[in-house]
Amino acid sequence: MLRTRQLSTVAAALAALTTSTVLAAPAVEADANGFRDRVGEAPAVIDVQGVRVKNFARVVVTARYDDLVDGRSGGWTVYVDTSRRRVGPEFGVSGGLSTGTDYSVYRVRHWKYLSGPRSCPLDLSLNYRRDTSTFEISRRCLDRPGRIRVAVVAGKARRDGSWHRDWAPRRHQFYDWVARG
Ligand SMILES: [Ca+2]
Ligand SMILES: [Ca+2]
Repeated sequence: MLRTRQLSTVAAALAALTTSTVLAAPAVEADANGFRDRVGEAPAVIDVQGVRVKNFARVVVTARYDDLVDGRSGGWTVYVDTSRRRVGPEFGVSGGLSTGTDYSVYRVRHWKYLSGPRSCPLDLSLNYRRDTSTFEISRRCLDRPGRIRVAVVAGKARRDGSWHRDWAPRRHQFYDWVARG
């Protein structure tokens, strides 16, 4: 069932995260665009290994982690760039990585949320056996885009309140454009 929910505190904090990682090597697949991310650069519970993007009737973005653990993996944000003319992403989709956590879509400018959550169909699924998190986003949430490109960041709080994070491919960088399928 599709739904829109309020953003969790964990996910909200991700919007301000910054770190750097190493460039990933893109790999094109038949039904989706798959990209890789470096392993071993963040705690395993948030260390992104790969990102898959499907730009179909809905936009589906899946991140795979080294070891996703319920209750320990913090949250993640998918930034979606829908317009080359405007610098940076137009939308951010944030959610927790634990069972029952909240998630939502926001308008973004200069990598910052412009306003409260959008009311539109969005679904989050978490698979702790496959170590994946997936957003299924209605095209309406993204103002019915053509091609898109994404950036992903996962993060979790340290004991002192600062953040571990892993950007894929790296901070404020996108993977390749994915055409409307
Ligand atoms: Ca990584
Ligand atoms: Ca843009």
